[in-house]
Amino acid sequence: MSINWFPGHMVKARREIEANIKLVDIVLILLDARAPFSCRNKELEIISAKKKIIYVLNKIDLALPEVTTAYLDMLRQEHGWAVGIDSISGKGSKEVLQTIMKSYQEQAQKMLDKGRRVRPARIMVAGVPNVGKSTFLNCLVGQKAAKTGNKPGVTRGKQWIRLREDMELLDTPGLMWPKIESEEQGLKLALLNIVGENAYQEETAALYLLRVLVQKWPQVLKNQFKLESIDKEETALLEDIARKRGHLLKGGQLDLEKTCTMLLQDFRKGKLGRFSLD
Ligand SMILES: Nc1nc2c(ncn2[C@@H]2O[C@H](COP(=O)(O)OP(=O)(O)O)[C@@H](O)[C@H]2O)c(=O)[nH]1
Ligand SMILES: [Mg+2]
Repeated sequence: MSINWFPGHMVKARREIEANIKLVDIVLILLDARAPFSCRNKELEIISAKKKIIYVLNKIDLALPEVTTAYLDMLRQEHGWAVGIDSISGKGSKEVLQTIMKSYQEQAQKMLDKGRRVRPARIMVAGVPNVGKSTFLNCLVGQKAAKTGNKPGVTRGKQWIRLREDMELLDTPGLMWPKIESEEQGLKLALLNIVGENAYQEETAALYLLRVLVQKWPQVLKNQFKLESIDKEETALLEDIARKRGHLLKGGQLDLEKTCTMLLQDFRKGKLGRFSLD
C-alpha cells in the first residue's frame, strides 16, 4: 500500500475518547462531506454505540450539493441522524442544533415520565484529523456561550460549554485515527489531508488526483490548466501542468515536486471546484 499510517498515540487517543463518550448523551461524528464514508471509523461508532450518534458532514461548501444530499439520505436511512454544515460560513448550524434537539427528545421524554426535570443535552464532537472539529466547535459556540464547570482548584473535571439553556458541549473534541481499509480510501484521505504527510508521497496523491479528474471531471482539468489534450498517462499530464505553470528548476528541468504541492493545495482549498469522492 502506498499509504502507511501508524500513529503511535492511537491507543491513548482512543482511551481518552472512550472516557469522554461516557459523559455525554450525543456524539456528533464529523465527516468530510467530500468523502464521508472514507472518513468513517467503525471503532469510533462501536465505542459510541450506547449514545445517540449524529453524523455531521462538514465542509459542504467544498462538495457537490446534490451528492451531499444523496450521502445524507443514505446515512439517514442506514442510521437515523445526519446533517450537513459549512463551519466557516455557519451555513447549516441551525439544522445541526435542531437535529441535536430532535435526537434528544426521546431521552428528555423519559426524564419527564419519571417526573424529573429535563437536564440539558450533553454533547461531544469527534472525528478524524482535519475534518474541522475545532472550526465546527467555534462555529457552534460563537460568542454567546459561557464556559461552565471545571472550577479551578475544585475538581479535575471537564470543561463544558453551555451552548443554550438546553445544551452543553464538551469543549475538547475527540480525535480518532482513520481506519484505512483499501488503497483507494487511503488515497482519498491523503487528498483530504486526513492522513499525515509522512504517510505518503505527495506525488502519489497528486497522480491519484489527476486520475480522478481525468475519469470524472476532465473538463475541470482541461480548463484549469489550459491543457489541449488529457488523453495521456498521469505522469505526462503532471509534466504538462508543470510546463504550463512554469514550474522549473535552476537547470531548466521541470520542478514536479512544486507542481504536486500546488495541485494538492489547490484541491484542498477548493480552488479546483467542488468535489465528491466517495
Ligand atoms: N472550506 C471549509 N473549510 C473548513 C471547514 N471546516 C474546517 N475547515 C478547514 O479545515 C482545516 C482543518 O480544520 P480544523 O478545525 O483544524 O480540523 P480538526 O483537526 O478536525 O480540528 C482548517 O484549515 C479549516 O479552516 C468548512 O466547513 N469549510
Ligand atoms: Mg482541532
